[in-house]
Amino acid sequence: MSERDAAVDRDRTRRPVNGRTGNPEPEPQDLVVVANRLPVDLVTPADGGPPEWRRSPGGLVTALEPVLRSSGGAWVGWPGSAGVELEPFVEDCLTLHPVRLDEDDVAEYYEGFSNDTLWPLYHDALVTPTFDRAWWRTYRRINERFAHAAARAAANGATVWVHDYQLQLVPRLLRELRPDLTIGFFLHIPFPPSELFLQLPWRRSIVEGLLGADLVGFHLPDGAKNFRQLARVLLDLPTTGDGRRGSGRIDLGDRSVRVGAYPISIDSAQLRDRSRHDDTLRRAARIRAELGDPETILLGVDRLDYTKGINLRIEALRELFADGRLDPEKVVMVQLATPSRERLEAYAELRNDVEREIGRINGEFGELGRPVVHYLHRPVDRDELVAMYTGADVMLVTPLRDGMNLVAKEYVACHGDGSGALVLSEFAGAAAELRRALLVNPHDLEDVERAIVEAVRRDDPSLTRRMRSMHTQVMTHDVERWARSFLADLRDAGADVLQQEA
Ligand code: GDG
Repeated sequence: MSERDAAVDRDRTRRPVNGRTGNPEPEPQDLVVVANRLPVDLVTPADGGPPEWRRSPGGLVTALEPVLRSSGGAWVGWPGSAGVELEPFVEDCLTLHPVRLDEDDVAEYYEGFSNDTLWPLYHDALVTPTFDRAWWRTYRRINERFAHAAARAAANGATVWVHDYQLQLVPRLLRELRPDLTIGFFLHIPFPPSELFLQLPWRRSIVEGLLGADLVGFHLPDGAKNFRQLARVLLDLPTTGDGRRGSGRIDLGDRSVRVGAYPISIDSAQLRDRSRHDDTLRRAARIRAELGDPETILLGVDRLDYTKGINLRIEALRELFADGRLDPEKVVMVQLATPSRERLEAYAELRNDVEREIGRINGEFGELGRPVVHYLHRPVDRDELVAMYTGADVMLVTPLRDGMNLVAKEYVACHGDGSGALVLSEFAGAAAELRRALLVNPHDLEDVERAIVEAVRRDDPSLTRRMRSMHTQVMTHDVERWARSFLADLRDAGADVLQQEA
């Protein structure tokens, strides 16, 4: 989630730093979100002025802010700068509890264990995960720190919602500190099958950590099923469940843990409205003109991550140009790749590979002043992104593995008129809902090429109907519905416990 926040840098409104020290301790709250990052970042301006808070309106913040504000909410997370110690403070009705991370913590807990061990392991081991005992110890220590901050933020009997793979030990640690709380956990990335997960030397601790929650949520039924299976295999716990929807329970004897699938979404209405705005339409037309008025604009929008399958779509395009199935004079691609985890070797290598492939295709098929792939390696602001989505004829979303992929849903939200086409990997969680996209197996280059040709030629007259039906799905299943349904089930889970105790 932190990269997503980083990507929206320019959307942030600036506020002066407040509450640094000396303010009275804010009241504990009834609803507490715990995530690696706060919904604000502490930023020192380039001109050397005093540090400021900048809001980061990522999807999670947008989804949870209304709930947090109406029921009295707190957010526990890292403010994004290493070595900064800050007291909790109230900002715009939201209580913020900054968690301190030093440089070494960032290197070992975040870049190391989270992004070089868990991230690759949970994404099919596309890159070999590193198992490092020192990183694990730091991961545990930082999870303890987050658990203590959450315990401090939560009122008696409060609901605490913990997010993502960086914080999988927090549910159990927090339950030990505060048995009065109702604790939910949501994983934003895939949860792997046991054959993969069992490689992890600290597998028991992670599963036990998650089982500290009353409800553990995943994007897809498969994640929920994998988790229940692990509880059986690894801890010999009885489980019940409905295979199709993934929901079920794990029986711990004195209590049970609910498990379920909650596919995350976007602020669909806001995106649809922005896509229809005159400014957006004007900008979309200008972008097309700036690209040389091609017949077809293909678009890719990703964090520069090896899970996203950026190179394979460029390779597919190169082959299509090479064998004459697409005409480089008529088709142009824009690839937006926001910088991500650049200090990790796998990411530095990926950047080299992607940039080499883009150089190659442009070298072979571009003309002076007219590349076939336009590449930006920096975030663009939200309005520009919406204009790109709106103007693109074909969206290419080809991850080898992705928990959900919000980009696919964002594109669909911008095409309520049925225009455009979505080429979507079967291995993105979004494919479970967007069944009417041009679904592809990203490991099968010919399949990707077939779908791109179909999308460009618009041979299939049902493409408009398909886009409209996907649009309806995204409009009716937005991020607010996701948050509400998770929190409703979490409250039920908490009520179960109270009944058992009575
Ligand atoms: C993880 C999981 C899951 C990208 N470039 C710019 C920009 N973005 C925004 C997009 C979108 C977000 O970043 C990317 O979200 P994704 O879902 O595609 O991917 P991850 O970052 O890997 O997120 C993923 C997600 O968590 C939520 O649970 O779906 O599977 O991996 O919102 O619009 N935004 C702006 N400028 C950019 O240049 N403003």
